[in-house]
Amino acid sequence: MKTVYKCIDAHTCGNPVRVVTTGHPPLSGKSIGEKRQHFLKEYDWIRKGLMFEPRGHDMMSGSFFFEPQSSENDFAILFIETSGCLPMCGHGTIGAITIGVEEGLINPKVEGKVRMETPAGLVNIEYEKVNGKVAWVKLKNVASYLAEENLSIDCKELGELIFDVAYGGNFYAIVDPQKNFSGVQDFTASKLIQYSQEIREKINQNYPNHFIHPEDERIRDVSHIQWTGTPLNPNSSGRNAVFYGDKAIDRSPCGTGTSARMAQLFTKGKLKNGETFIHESYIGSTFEGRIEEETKMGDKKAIIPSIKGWAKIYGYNTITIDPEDDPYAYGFQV
Ligand code: PYC
Repeated sequence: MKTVYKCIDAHTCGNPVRVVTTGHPPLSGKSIGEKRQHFLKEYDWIRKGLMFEPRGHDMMSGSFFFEPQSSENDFAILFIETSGCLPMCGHGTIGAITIGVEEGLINPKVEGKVRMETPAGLVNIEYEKVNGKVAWVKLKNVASYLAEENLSIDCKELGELIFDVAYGGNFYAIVDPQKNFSGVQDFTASKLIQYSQEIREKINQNYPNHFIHPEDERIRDVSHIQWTGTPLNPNSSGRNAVFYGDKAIDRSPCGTGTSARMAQLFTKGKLKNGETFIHESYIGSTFEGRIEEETKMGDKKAIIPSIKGWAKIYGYNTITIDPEDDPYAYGFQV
């Protein structure tokens, strides 16, 4: 059967965001976390159709908006990405809020503030609207923490790599410059993708059941690899290249990745509560990160980070998925 999805396309600091405004599947479950489980079980074909080629591409990332579970909140979001349904997505949030506010899809109870339910928890957001456009969005992310440090993995071409694992809404293996890795500035995106594919698989094989969120065991395993290095602009605090999905390097500095990075630096005494962290992406676009609060996650030190960035709407799209007519209705990956 043919299904039809109206979409609004934007990018957050260079990385794509597609908000799907019609064609919501009838998901059961009270919380957006429960709805996500139902979506993954029965409706994952919608994600594949809208995110994979030929309707999407390796970096494509999107979301559906749902009614919130609590009437105190403004809406609930289901992230759909090439990699699955992420519990939380920072660049996706900045894009979704920009689209939602500019297009009247979100009508916040308090102007300039949004309470958004995500599978990873409640996210509080602020934004500023200037002449009908959202100038910036700042999200207070979920509690972020350094899960483990000084782990080791072998990469065929580079040799031994030492890495930390931190959580910022997803689990990140963070590879800092070291003997066998001089920093992102010295590597092409395709080389970083090749290394990431190899080490992500090995990390999850070699460290089974290591990375499980203490409050939600459905959130587990390293899904993203964050390579760091020297910023293009000397005034920036750092630069990263975040690998996600099967072949994507985030064009934005990655919201959950920046949160994980700040948690790692905080726990290692390299970033203080209240300090600002200007994070550059692989293409040089920036997010402004800040440690808003200190907290705990299980027995570990944690932070509540904020991430500020911008997004631009560029397209209005009506997409069909028709398996009776199109052999690639559900997309493909090469
Ligand atoms: O901004 O959190 C993020 C993100 C995750 C994957 C791609 N971007």
